[in-house]
Amino acid sequence: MPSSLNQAFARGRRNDRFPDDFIWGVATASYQIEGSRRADGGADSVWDAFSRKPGAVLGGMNGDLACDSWNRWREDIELLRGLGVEAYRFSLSWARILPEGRGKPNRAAIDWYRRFLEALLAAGIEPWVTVYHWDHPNCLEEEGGWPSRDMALRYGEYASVCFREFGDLADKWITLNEPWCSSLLSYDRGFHAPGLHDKAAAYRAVHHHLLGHGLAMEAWKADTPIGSVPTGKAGKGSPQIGIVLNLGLPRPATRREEDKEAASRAGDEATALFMDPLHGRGYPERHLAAYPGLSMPVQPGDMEKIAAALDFIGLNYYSESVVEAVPVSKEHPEGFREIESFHDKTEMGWPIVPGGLARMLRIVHETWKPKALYITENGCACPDLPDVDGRVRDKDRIDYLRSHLEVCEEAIAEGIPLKGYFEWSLMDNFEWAWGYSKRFGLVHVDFKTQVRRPKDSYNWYREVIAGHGLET
Ligand code: GCO
Repeated sequence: MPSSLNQAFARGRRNDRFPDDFIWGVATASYQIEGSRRADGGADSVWDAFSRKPGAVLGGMNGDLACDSWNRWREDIELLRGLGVEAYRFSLSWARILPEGRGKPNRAAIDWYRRFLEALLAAGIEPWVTVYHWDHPNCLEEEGGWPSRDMALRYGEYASVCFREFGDLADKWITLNEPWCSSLLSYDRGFHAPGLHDKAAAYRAVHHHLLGHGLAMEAWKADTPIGSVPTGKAGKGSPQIGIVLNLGLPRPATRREEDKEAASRAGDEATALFMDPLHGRGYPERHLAAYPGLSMPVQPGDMEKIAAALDFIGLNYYSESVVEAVPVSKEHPEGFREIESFHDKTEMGWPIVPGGLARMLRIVHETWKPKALYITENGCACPDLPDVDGRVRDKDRIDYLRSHLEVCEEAIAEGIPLKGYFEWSLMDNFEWAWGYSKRFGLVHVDFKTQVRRPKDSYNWYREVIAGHGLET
């Protein structure tokens, strides 16, 4: 046998299009899986309060039980181990760790998370910890929430508590998850907690999220026990911190110049509004100018804090929208409107556009040049009904994931520093305002019995991970 063929056999079916240090993971978030909101001294979060508002969440559902992971975490770790992931992205619950929003940390919750982190490490799984995935203590919401500057300071303190309490067990950190959602979707569109419709408040919330992030970056530098965590492929014990964003970069409806221009403007709200200040470029004037009533409550020193150097940017990608140019009007102050896309859609009604991920990665790489990029969420909701034999044949999810991983391969080949991929989500869970009606998991959860059942996609993804990429 020629030696090249020998080598190919020796490597088995390992895909060499992903660099050796590429990380394979899966993601969840505290409110979506934990349940037992009040156990071990936990307090109401803004999502507990919001879920109780009539009409806020589909069918009046809430996160009281969710996947019961607060009790069933050992089973969850077994599922992660069975999947063979190298990393697990999950979030800490602010309302558990600081039930009063400030002051003395709650020992019982800290002990729980420490046990959990230790068990992950013992299973050889690297923890990627999201400090904030939207469940802040409701008492802080009652004091004004993110539109108030105090919230940024409280968040900075909370992040510092997390780094000090868990820094010896985790060295991959994410400050915020999708601040677009916890500002604009929450305080302007009213779709997420606390469900307000106040644009000015929402833009103050944007600034205070970013300021909170900047304060967390300062705390991180001060509080991290460097290099003390035993496992890890991402830099082998070298601490890293970043932020996770859901950028919105719509594509133009046609190749006409005005549509291209409109698409570029349409990208400002969920992209430049966050990426520009994080990279020291201030807030996008073009965007703010379209809303004369708005002002960002910037104080001296804020923008420098916000622009602290990041180790990576995490991108959550699900879909891509389409916009076309229209005359500026009260209804369309930025001169564009979204139009329907004719791609196949997932259960969420989101068009399936892997090419949008390629475009997003290129634009981010070329415009802001982050040191490293991770896909921190990617996945889809499918109907996922178990067959008579109890098996969930979720071929649509496998097709979705495959097409997006192909894009990742291409991006790496183009020289984009994409370093890892976290599928969303390990298991079906509480999908925010959609309650339990949308299933994103690799594992099916029967919410009546809490029986967890790996779907076909779980077995497929396990093979992808074992082969370090798609079959070649
Ligand atoms: C988000 C969150 C996740 C969601 C997922 C599917 O993007 O909204 O980060 O918590 O569950 O994205 O919608």
